This record gives sequence, C-alpha cells and structure tokens, in this order.
Amino acid sequence: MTNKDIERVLSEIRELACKTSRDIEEARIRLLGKKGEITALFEEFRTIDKSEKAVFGKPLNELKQAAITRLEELKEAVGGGEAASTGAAADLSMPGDDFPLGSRHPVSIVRQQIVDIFRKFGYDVAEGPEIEDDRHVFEALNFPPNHPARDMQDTFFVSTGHLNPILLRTHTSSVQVRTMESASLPIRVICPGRVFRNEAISARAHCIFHQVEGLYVDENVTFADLKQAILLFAREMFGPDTKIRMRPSYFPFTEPSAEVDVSCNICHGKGCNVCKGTGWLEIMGCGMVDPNVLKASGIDPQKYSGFAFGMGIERIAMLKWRVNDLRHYFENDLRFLKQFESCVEA
Ligand code: 2NM
Repeated sequence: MTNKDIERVLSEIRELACKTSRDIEEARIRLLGKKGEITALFEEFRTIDKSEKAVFGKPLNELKQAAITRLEELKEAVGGGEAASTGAAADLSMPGDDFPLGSRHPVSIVRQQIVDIFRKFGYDVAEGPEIEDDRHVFEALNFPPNHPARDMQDTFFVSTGHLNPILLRTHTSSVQVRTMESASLPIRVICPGRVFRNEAISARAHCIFHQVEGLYVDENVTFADLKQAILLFAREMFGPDTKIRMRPSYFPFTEPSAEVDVSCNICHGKGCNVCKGTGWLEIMGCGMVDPNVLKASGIDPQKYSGFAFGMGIERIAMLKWRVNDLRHYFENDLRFLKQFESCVEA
C-alpha cells in the first residue's frame, strides 16, 4: 500500500460525475462494494506491518468518509431533478399506483350495528378474556357438574385435572359474570366477542363464531321489560314493522327462558324458503337471570332481578344478507367480502 493508491482513489472521488441515481449506485459499488477499490485497500490494510498501519490507518478512514460524503452530495444533487436531468420528464397525467382499500367484514358490520342499538338504549360495552376458567363459563352460570357442555365433546379445554379447568369460552356470558362480580348496580351491559365450541364445521355450525349477549340487572326488572327491550331492538335491526314472538325454552342460567323469533322480513309472514314457510325467523335466546346466577356473583336475588339475552352475530348477518353457508364468514374469499364494501353506514 502506498500514499499514491490513496491519492488516486481520492481524486477519482473528487472527479465523480453522476447524472442519475443509477450512476451513483454504480460508483458506490465500484468504491465501497464487496469488491470495491476502497474495500480492497481495507483488506490489504489488514495484512500490512504494524508500523505501516500507523501510517495508513487515518488516511484510509478519511478516504472512506470522503467517498460516503461525496456520494451523499451527489444523491442530493440528483434528487428530485433526476427526471429533468435525464431528459425524461415525468408524465404528470399518469394514474397513481393502485392502493387497494380493505373493507369491513360482514360480522364486524353487524356486531357494530347491534352494539350501536344497545348503546342508544344506555348499555355499556364490556369485553373479557377468550381463554377463561370453568368458574366463569359454567360454575357461576348454574351449569350442573355433569352438564353436557362441560364435556370435551363440546368445549375446548386448555388444561384439565384441577378444580377450575382452563378452557375457551363457549359463550360471552362469562364476561357478564365478571361484570356482575365487579360492577356496581344497576348493570346494563352488552358483551360482543368470539366464542368457541367443539363442533364439526358445516353450513350451519362452526367451531368459532361471534356472539352478542346482553344483561340488565336492577330492582324490579320484569319479563315485560325484557320483551320491550327485545322488541325495540328487533325494530331497530330489522325495520319498524317487525314483530316478535317468544317460545318457551331452557338455559341453565335463566328461568324462565325463551327463544325469540322475528317476523320474516322477506315474505312478511306469507311463508318463504328462508323462514321455511313459518313466517318467523329465530334470532336469539333470552330469559330472566336465574337467582342462583345472581347469588354466585354476589348479587342479592331478594333485592335484584335481571334479564339476559344472547344472539349469534353470524346468524343475524345470514338473515340480513341471505347468506346460506356459515363457512363464507371464515374463508376470507375476496369475492365474498367485496360484496359488503358499501354496507358500512356513516
Ligand atoms: C343466552 C340466552 C339466555 C345469558 C345469561 C347471562 C347471564 F350471565 F346473565 F347469566 N348472560 N347471557 C343468556 C340468556 C344468553 O344466549 C342464547
């Protein structure tokens, strides 16, 4: 290595003339690339004598810095003026790059609509963990020890073998248990979220789906209050002429319990293939919160009563848009999703 070597590269750097960023990149590779001139000098430097190292170390580093600085200057100079300096003026009439916007998923749209309706009624929104314990999913909800939902066939367990197994929640009622445990009364709460059930996937069932559950606890809450709340909801959701009917049903956490049907908004009661000729569509389950459930969360059932309800979001969305296969909601096929692009209301 000699001073001349360094001088030669230094003058090369000073005389660099680059018109385009490609020229600059070529110069960078020629000087600083893996097989570049400066890189080669550094490699040679590793092999030279200690005494020589003392001589060449500093100028070599300065050379490298000079190259970097010069390339930066050139980059700046070329910058935005590149098109002009190469003579190829930018075509300002060219369309911009495509920037595809995503859109809301139908489940998300319907969840928002349901939540907005109940917010208007004065309900708060609460969320809770998807991975839960037996206590919040079953025990506090009055599920007897041998209830079939507690079976591996129906519930996904994370860990078993102890008193309070960890599992994936099978309904969002667990969030309402947490609310009853901690919130002050009265409670008006709506709980949207994902739930998990160990089911074979088909057009009508999926192992993951979405629910919205509601809960109202206060003094003197009656079944009449429940009917009115659900009627108002149904009219907001399905149109002002919607009628509801209730059929007796059974849930461990409510007594009495009912299934709610709305009048078929497709045939208006005449009977069609969606309502299977009945004129009615099932939309949710509901009931008066069982006194055992209130008690389990520390609420005095002598003083307070409440109603609760739960619906599957996918099911409501299927009725709304006449989707005939639940699996569409989980496959993220853009041909399906794009059909909901314009469905979000301002
Ligand atoms: C339903 C039907 C009926 C329900 C009950 C409760 C709680 F926590 F208060 F006990 N939450 N949700 C309920 C009642 C859910 O879904 C079909």
